[in-house]
Amino acid sequence: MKLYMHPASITSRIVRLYIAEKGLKVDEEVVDLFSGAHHQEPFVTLNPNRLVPVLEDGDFRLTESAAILIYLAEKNGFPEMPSDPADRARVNEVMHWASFNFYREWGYNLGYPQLFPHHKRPSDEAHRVVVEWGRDKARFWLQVLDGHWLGDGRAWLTGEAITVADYYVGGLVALGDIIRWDFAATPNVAAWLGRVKGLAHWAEVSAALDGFAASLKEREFVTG
Ligand SMILES: N[C@@H](CCC(=O)N[C@@H](CS)C(=O)NCC(=O)O)C(=O)O
Repeated sequence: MKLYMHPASITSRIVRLYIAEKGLKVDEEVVDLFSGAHHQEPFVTLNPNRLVPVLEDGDFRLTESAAILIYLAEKNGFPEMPSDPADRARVNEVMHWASFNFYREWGYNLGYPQLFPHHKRPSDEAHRVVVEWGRDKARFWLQVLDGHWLGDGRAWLTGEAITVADYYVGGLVALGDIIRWDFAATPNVAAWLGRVKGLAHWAEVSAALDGFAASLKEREFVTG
Protein backbone atom coordinates (compact mmCIF):
# COMPACT_ATOMS: atom_id res chain seq x y z
CA MET A 1 0.00 0.00 0.00
CA LYS A 2 1.06 3.57 -0.61
CA LEU A 3 -0.09 6.85 0.89
CA TYR A 4 0.27 10.04 -1.13
CA MET A 5 0.49 12.75 1.46
CA HIS A 6 2.14 15.91 2.68
CA PRO A 7 3.65 15.97 6.19
CA ALA A 8 2.22 19.46 6.88
CA SER A 9 -1.32 18.45 5.89
CA ILE A 10 -3.94 18.11 8.61
CA THR A 11 -5.82 15.37 6.77
CA SER A 12 -2.63 13.46 5.90
CA ARG A 13 -1.63 13.49 9.58
CA ILE A 14 -4.94 11.88 10.49
CA VAL A 15 -4.21 8.87 8.29
CA ARG A 16 -0.48 8.75 9.06
CA LEU A 17 -1.26 8.67 12.79
CA TYR A 18 -3.58 5.69 12.44
CA ILE A 19 -1.09 3.85 10.21
CA ALA A 20 1.69 4.49 12.74
CA GLU A 21 -0.39 3.53 15.77
CA LYS A 22 -1.45 0.25 14.16
CA GLY A 23 2.02 -0.53 12.84
CA LEU A 24 0.79 -0.93 9.26
CA LYS A 25 3.31 -1.22 6.46
CA VAL A 26 2.39 1.58 4.06
CA ASP A 27 4.88 3.37 1.81
CA GLU A 28 4.64 7.12 1.70
CA GLU A 29 5.05 9.48 -1.25
CA VAL A 30 5.20 13.19 -0.58
CA VAL A 31 3.09 15.35 -2.90
CA ASP A 32 4.68 18.79 -2.66
CA LEU A 33 1.70 21.05 -2.03
CA PHE A 34 3.99 24.09 -1.74
CA SER A 35 5.30 23.73 -5.29
CA GLY A 36 1.84 22.83 -6.64
CA ALA A 37 2.62 19.18 -7.47
CA HIS A 38 -1.02 18.33 -6.69
CA HIS A 39 -2.09 20.48 -9.66
CA GLN A 40 0.18 18.64 -12.06
CA GLU A 41 0.39 15.21 -13.61
CA PRO A 42 0.64 12.51 -12.53
CA PHE A 43 -1.22 13.58 -9.39
CA VAL A 44 -4.28 15.15 -11.06
CA THR A 45 -5.08 11.86 -12.74
CA LEU A 46 -4.56 10.05 -9.46
CA ASN A 47 -6.89 12.42 -7.63
CA PRO A 48 -8.86 14.94 -9.72
CA ASN A 49 -9.79 16.68 -6.45
CA ARG A 50 -6.13 17.75 -6.26
CA LEU A 51 -6.00 17.04 -2.54
CA VAL A 52 -4.04 14.75 -0.26
CA PRO A 53 -4.21 12.15 1.18
CA VAL A 54 -4.75 9.37 -1.34
CA LEU A 55 -4.37 5.71 -0.44
CA GLU A 56 -3.37 3.20 -3.11
CA ASP A 57 -3.92 -0.48 -2.41
CA GLY A 58 -3.00 -2.32 -5.61
CA ASP A 59 -5.43 -1.06 -8.25
CA PHE A 60 -7.74 0.39 -5.64
CA ARG A 61 -7.42 4.11 -4.94
CA LEU A 62 -9.20 5.94 -2.19
CA THR A 63 -9.46 9.62 -1.34
CA GLU A 64 -10.99 11.26 1.76
CA SER A 65 -9.20 10.78 5.05
CA ALA A 66 -12.35 9.55 6.82
CA ALA A 67 -12.98 6.86 4.20
CA ILE A 68 -9.31 5.84 4.27
CA LEU A 69 -9.40 5.36 8.05
CA ILE A 70 -12.50 3.18 7.83
CA TYR A 71 -11.02 1.15 4.97
CA LEU A 72 -7.80 0.49 6.88
CA ALA A 73 -9.68 -0.51 10.02
CA GLU A 74 -12.10 -2.81 8.17
CA LYS A 75 -9.52 -4.37 5.91
CA ASN A 76 -7.44 -5.34 8.93
CA GLY A 77 -10.33 -6.20 11.24
CA PHE A 78 -9.23 -3.56 13.73
CA PRO A 79 -11.58 -2.63 16.58
CA GLU A 80 -11.44 1.11 15.79
CA MET A 81 -14.32 0.38 13.38
CA PRO A 82 -16.64 -1.75 15.52
CA SER A 83 -18.63 -4.67 14.12
CA ASP A 84 -21.99 -4.06 15.81
CA PRO A 85 -24.28 -2.10 13.43
CA ALA A 86 -25.38 0.42 16.06
CA ASP A 87 -21.80 1.02 17.20
CA ARG A 88 -20.69 1.43 13.58
CA ALA A 89 -23.54 3.84 12.94
CA ARG A 90 -22.44 5.94 15.90
CA VAL A 91 -18.88 6.14 14.55
CA ASN A 92 -20.22 7.13 11.12
CA GLU A 93 -22.57 9.65 12.71
CA VAL A 94 -19.86 11.57 14.52
CA MET A 95 -17.53 11.49 11.49
CA HIS A 96 -20.26 12.88 9.24
CA TRP A 97 -21.13 15.44 11.90
CA ALA A 98 -17.51 16.61 11.90
CA SER A 99 -17.21 16.71 8.10
CA PHE A 100 -20.43 18.50 7.33
CA ASN A 101 -21.08 20.71 10.34
CA PHE A 102 -17.92 21.35 12.29
CA TYR A 103 -15.14 21.35 9.70
CA ARG A 104 -16.94 23.49 7.16
CA GLU A 105 -16.69 26.35 9.67
CA TRP A 106 -13.51 25.41 11.55
CA GLY A 107 -11.37 24.56 8.53
CA TYR A 108 -12.83 26.20 5.47
CA ASN A 109 -14.21 29.43 6.97
CA LEU A 110 -12.02 30.08 10.03
CA GLY A 111 -8.66 28.33 9.63
CA TYR A 112 -7.77 27.92 5.96
CA PRO A 113 -8.59 31.48 4.80
CA GLN A 114 -6.15 32.75 7.44
CA LEU A 115 -3.45 30.20 6.70
CA PHE A 116 -3.38 29.70 2.94
CA PRO A 117 -3.30 32.45 0.29
CA HIS A 118 -5.53 30.52 -2.11
CA HIS A 119 -8.28 30.42 0.52
CA LYS A 120 -8.16 34.18 1.11
CA ARG A 121 -11.32 35.95 -0.06
CA PRO A 122 -11.01 38.54 -2.85
CA SER A 123 -11.70 41.63 -0.71
CA ASP A 124 -10.72 42.45 2.87
CA GLU A 125 -14.35 42.88 3.80
CA ALA A 126 -15.42 39.54 2.31
CA HIS A 127 -12.47 37.89 4.05
CA ARG A 128 -13.30 39.43 7.42
CA VAL A 129 -16.96 38.37 7.20
CA VAL A 130 -16.08 34.77 6.27
CA VAL A 131 -13.49 34.38 9.02
CA GLU A 132 -15.66 35.93 11.73
CA TRP A 133 -18.60 33.79 10.60
CA GLY A 134 -16.35 30.73 10.80
CA ARG A 135 -15.16 31.67 14.29
CA ASP A 136 -18.68 32.18 15.64
CA LYS A 137 -20.09 29.00 14.08
CA ALA A 138 -17.03 26.97 15.07
CA ARG A 139 -17.50 28.12 18.65
CA PHE A 140 -21.06 26.75 18.54
CA TRP A 141 -19.98 23.39 17.09
CA LEU A 142 -17.21 23.06 19.68
CA GLN A 143 -19.82 23.59 22.40
CA VAL A 144 -21.84 20.75 20.84
CA LEU A 145 -18.73 18.56 20.80
CA ASP A 146 -18.10 19.44 24.43
CA GLY A 147 -21.62 19.11 25.81
CA HIS A 148 -23.25 16.54 23.54
CA TRP A 149 -20.60 14.19 22.18
CA LEU A 150 -18.26 14.33 25.18
CA GLY A 151 -20.64 15.65 27.83
CA ASP A 152 -21.09 12.50 29.90
CA GLY A 153 -17.41 12.26 30.82
CA ARG A 154 -16.61 9.52 28.33
CA ALA A 155 -12.96 9.06 27.35
CA TRP A 156 -13.55 8.82 23.60
CA LEU A 157 -16.18 10.14 21.22
CA THR A 158 -18.36 7.04 21.10
CA GLY A 159 -17.63 5.60 24.54
CA GLU A 160 -14.75 4.04 26.41
CA ALA A 161 -12.89 2.68 23.38
CA ILE A 162 -11.02 4.75 20.83
CA THR A 163 -12.39 4.52 17.30
CA VAL A 164 -11.51 5.94 13.91
CA ALA A 165 -13.84 8.83 14.80
CA ASP A 166 -11.35 9.98 17.44
CA TYR A 167 -8.51 9.88 14.95
CA TYR A 168 -10.53 11.80 12.41
CA VAL A 169 -12.22 14.42 14.56
CA GLY A 170 -9.16 14.80 16.81
CA GLY A 171 -6.99 15.47 13.80
CA LEU A 172 -9.41 18.12 12.55
CA VAL A 173 -9.78 19.81 15.94
CA ALA A 174 -5.97 19.96 16.27
CA LEU A 175 -5.98 22.62 13.53
CA GLY A 176 -6.70 24.85 16.54
CA ASP A 177 -3.03 24.57 17.55
CA ILE A 178 -1.99 26.47 14.43
CA ILE A 179 -4.41 29.37 14.92
CA ARG A 180 -3.86 29.18 18.70
CA TRP A 181 -7.50 28.51 19.60
CA ASP A 182 -8.07 28.55 23.36
CA PHE A 183 -10.05 25.43 24.32
CA ALA A 184 -10.60 26.61 27.93
CA ALA A 185 -14.32 27.21 27.26
CA THR A 186 -14.73 23.55 26.22
CA PRO A 187 -12.91 21.53 28.92
CA ASN A 188 -14.20 18.15 27.71
CA VAL A 189 -12.83 18.88 24.26
CA ALA A 190 -9.52 20.01 25.76
CA ALA A 191 -9.20 16.79 27.81
CA TRP A 192 -10.19 14.51 24.93
CA LEU A 193 -7.85 16.29 22.50
CA GLY A 194 -5.11 15.78 25.09
CA ARG A 195 -5.83 12.04 24.96
CA VAL A 196 -5.62 12.02 21.15
CA LYS A 197 -2.34 13.95 21.31
CA GLY A 198 -1.12 11.51 23.95
CA LEU A 199 -1.12 8.66 21.42
CA ALA A 200 2.35 7.18 21.04
CA HIS A 201 2.99 8.43 17.50
CA TRP A 202 1.34 11.85 17.67
CA ALA A 203 4.59 13.82 18.07
CA GLU A 204 6.33 11.91 15.28
CA VAL A 205 3.60 12.54 12.69
CA SER A 206 3.14 16.13 13.84
CA ALA A 207 6.71 17.39 13.36
CA ALA A 208 6.03 19.32 10.13
CA LEU A 209 2.75 20.78 11.39
CA ASP A 210 4.40 21.81 14.66
CA GLY A 211 7.10 23.54 12.60
CA PHE A 212 4.44 25.27 10.52
CA ALA A 213 2.69 26.46 13.71
CA ALA A 214 6.00 27.69 15.15
CA SER A 215 6.73 29.64 11.97
CA LEU A 216 3.43 31.51 12.47
CA LYS A 217 3.80 32.34 16.13
CA GLU A 218 4.13 36.09 15.47
CA ARG A 219 1.08 36.11 13.18
CA GLU A 220 -2.17 37.49 14.60
CA PHE A 221 -5.18 35.24 14.05
CA VAL A 222 -8.88 35.71 14.44
CA THR A 223 -9.39 32.93 16.93
CA GLY A 224 -11.45 31.91 19.93
N1 LIG B 1 -11.97 16.04 2.56
C1 LIG B 1 -10.58 15.77 2.27
C2 LIG B 1 -9.83 17.07 2.42
C3 LIG B 1 -8.37 16.93 2.01
C4 LIG B 1 -7.64 18.27 2.09
O1 LIG B 1 -8.26 19.33 2.31
N2 LIG B 1 -6.34 18.19 1.89
C5 LIG B 1 -5.53 19.40 1.90
C6 LIG B 1 -4.36 19.24 2.86
S1 LIG B 1 -4.94 19.16 4.55
C7 LIG B 1 -4.93 19.65 0.52
O2 LIG B 1 -4.57 18.71 -0.15
N3 LIG B 1 -4.86 20.91 0.12
C8 LIG B 1 -4.29 21.32 -1.11
C9 LIG B 1 -4.85 22.62 -1.58
O3 LIG B 1 -5.76 23.16 -0.93
O4 LIG B 1 -4.38 23.12 -2.61
C10 LIG B 1 -10.04 14.69 3.22
O5 LIG B 1 -10.52 14.61 4.36
O6 LIG B 1 -9.18 13.91 2.82
